Amino acid sequence: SNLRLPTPGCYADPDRSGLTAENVFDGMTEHLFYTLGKLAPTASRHDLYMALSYAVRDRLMTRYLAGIEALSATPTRVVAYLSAEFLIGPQLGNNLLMLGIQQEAAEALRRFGINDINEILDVEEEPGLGNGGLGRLAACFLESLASLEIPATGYGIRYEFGIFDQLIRDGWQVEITDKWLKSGWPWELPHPDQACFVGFGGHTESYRDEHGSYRVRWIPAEHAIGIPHDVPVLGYRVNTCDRLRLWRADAAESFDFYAFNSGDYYGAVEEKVGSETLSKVLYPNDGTDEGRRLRLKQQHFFVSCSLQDMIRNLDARGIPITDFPDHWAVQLNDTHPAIAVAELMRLLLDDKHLDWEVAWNITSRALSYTNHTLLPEALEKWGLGLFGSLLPRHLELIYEINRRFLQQVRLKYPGNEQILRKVSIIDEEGDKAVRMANLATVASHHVNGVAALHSELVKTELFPEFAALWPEKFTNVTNGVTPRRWVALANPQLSALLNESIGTGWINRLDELRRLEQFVDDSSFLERWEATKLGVKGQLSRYIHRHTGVLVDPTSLFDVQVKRIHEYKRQHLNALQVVAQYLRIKNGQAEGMAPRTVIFGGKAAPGYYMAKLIIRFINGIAETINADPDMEGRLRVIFLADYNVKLGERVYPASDLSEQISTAGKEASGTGNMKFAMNGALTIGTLDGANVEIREQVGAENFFLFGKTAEEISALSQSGYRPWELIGGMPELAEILRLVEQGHFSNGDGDLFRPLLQNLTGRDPFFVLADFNDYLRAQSEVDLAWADRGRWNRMSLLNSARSGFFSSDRSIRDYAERIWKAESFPVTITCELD
Ligand code: HBZ
Repeated sequence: SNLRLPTPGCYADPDRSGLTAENVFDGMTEHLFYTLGKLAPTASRHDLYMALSYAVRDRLMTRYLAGIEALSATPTRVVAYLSAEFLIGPQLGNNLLMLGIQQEAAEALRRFGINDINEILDVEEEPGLGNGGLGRLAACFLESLASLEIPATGYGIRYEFGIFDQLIRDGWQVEITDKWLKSGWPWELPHPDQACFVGFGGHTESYRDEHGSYRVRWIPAEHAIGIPHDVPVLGYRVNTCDRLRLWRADAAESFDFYAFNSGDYYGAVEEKVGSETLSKVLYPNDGTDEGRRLRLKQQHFFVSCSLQDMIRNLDARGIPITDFPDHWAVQLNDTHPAIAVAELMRLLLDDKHLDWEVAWNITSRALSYTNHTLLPEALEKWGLGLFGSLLPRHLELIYEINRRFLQQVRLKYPGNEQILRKVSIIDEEGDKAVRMANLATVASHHVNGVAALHSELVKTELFPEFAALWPEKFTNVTNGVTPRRWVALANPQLSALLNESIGTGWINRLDELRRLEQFVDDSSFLERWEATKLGVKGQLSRYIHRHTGVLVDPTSLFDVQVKRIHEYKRQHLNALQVVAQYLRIKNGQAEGMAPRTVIFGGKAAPGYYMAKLIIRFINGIAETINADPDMEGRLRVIFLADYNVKLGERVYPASDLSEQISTAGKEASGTGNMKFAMNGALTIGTLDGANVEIREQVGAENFFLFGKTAEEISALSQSGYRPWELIGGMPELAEILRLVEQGHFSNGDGDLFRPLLQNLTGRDPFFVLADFNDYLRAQSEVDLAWADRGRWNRMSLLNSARSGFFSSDRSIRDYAERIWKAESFPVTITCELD
């Protein structure tokens, strides 16, 4: 489409591009003076960061506005990606890459006396609006949508405090509030004129409308206002700019502030304060569902605002509400936004006065749901008492949805009470509750898992009854990550080598990495490959030294596990392996072992005791090993504090070995595994999540496989797993456990890690002992491969070359074609300057 925009500075027009270094410099100068009130000679790094960000923001504004226009112009479906989390990472460097003005910005900064642009990029405080993989996936998906020129809006919450900052004190995790907004964040555009009202609590009433039809209205007891804050999401070197629309909760003053007049001033102010806490903080639990009232409020708040926003878009265009599913494809990122099922029904029935069948038809053609977990403790449930007191109308609607659904099931399985109990949206066992995954599944036209194995397990283990009812509903879309941020931006050294050897096409067609295979026997190319990696490892080594005081050898094997700390991810398995390495060196059995730097990073949920103890365990081991002269040049252990997107950008490019060692069947997909592979790390891993597909793609000979399969784990679990019985036959493990028990890694304190030891030798819920020996065996194969550097480099190159499948562009094409039926809508911008 051609969009004509009246604009004061059309930086998208090739003839007046405004994207030269001179022009960026001028923009910075103006912003320093007029926006920031600073004179260039006294400007701090942060001032320069802000000035450059504003100058860059100016240069994407034409695209942003064209994107808003496109939302009203597109004849095709717009994707609405609903997610409670968007872990978008730092914006400045990415936007420079997207616009193609990295060099120009570096030159502009030189004129301010800054010779290394990274000094300024490092200043940016990243918005930690997510816990981990799920939130980061949403960010990669938005970027790919924009790069593929598909119109889309990501809808979420503008948390004032994101995921906590992690400090390590005496080896323990300490949580600090994340004040990411404290110095100002230049990448958002608030639109208070597009605020939405959201109700909570109260009661419902029935009445007859003007046609005599029976209707219900909800009289909420309190309200909040959602103010949208838009973050522009540029596509890679295209005009498309999608948008991340984050809602901030504000007080609804109108009504209750009359209490001011009646004398209850404090009561009125209390409501105001209450509604502001709605978007105050992100819940830092990435696994267990805590069922907290404020969290349900957050979910309903952002979902209601988002659906109202979509309907308002149609109303403004004069599009009939019955066409909703032709204009919006609404994706539910896990069940966190699943209240959308009831809220859309409510808006259609109570506000638009549609009949049930019509409303249900619209709802179930508009929604689709992505499942990210099989862990029972992570499946969201809301007690009926809590749910009904907060969302009484929605509970009524859910009962009716459930009644109609169960009637359908009865017809198919007459007299089968057991199936009814399993699929019911209401959990009738124990404390009655709404099962959000069942609600989302009943209402969605597609339900997808996030890797082939996971999607299979969704069908066979999690929802077999639903899959029997609607086999066509269930599908797989394997996750992906954006190669722009995770290679082009994070690894400029590798990017330069790729651009020079295979051209730049890989950046938006990652399959072109295959062309690297022509160099697989080219020893001089492989040497450059190795040298590139070594250079990046040098940079990470300096970071490690600055932040931990530990000197690491960049030529050692960088063996890395970065992800949330969770028992199922088994950082403790890795830690035990490190102790095995330590003991072998101590016992003079170090022959053939690769000198290693073992790097861990990740946050534990603040209330997850065992995860926090695992962090303490890793730090205890690190302290002992790094202080032991026998380990010099052989083994180093590092725990990197405060792992986040920014740190990930340093770590993935500098890794040799990627640890993907979850208990088979537990990790839905993983996405870090893909970032490592793209950057040339080899994987040591189980047959879990997307590891299975990574191994298929890169070739079994280029992957270090170990451990029991999901099936074997499940069988072992069924037959009664007794880990304590294994220890007798595992002398090396027995020695390790004894050492830990004696306080060798805790300054003699034999109590410190006892709960962890008891966990492992008692229930061992994640089968650490069952996989331990095979893990050690695979690690020896790593050592063997490392010893032959030609072989290692070849394997590394092939991992990169064959990682094209894991681009989020591929995932998004898959969603767009099979689930959303959304198409690309390329935008040509013509500026009207006069
Ligand atoms: O989603 C992760 C999966 O564990 C991982 O395997 C997958 O690759 C990734 C993307 O599909 N899940 C999460 O990251 N989950 C959360 O962060 C989470 C956050 C809040 C919750 C529950 C889970 O209430």
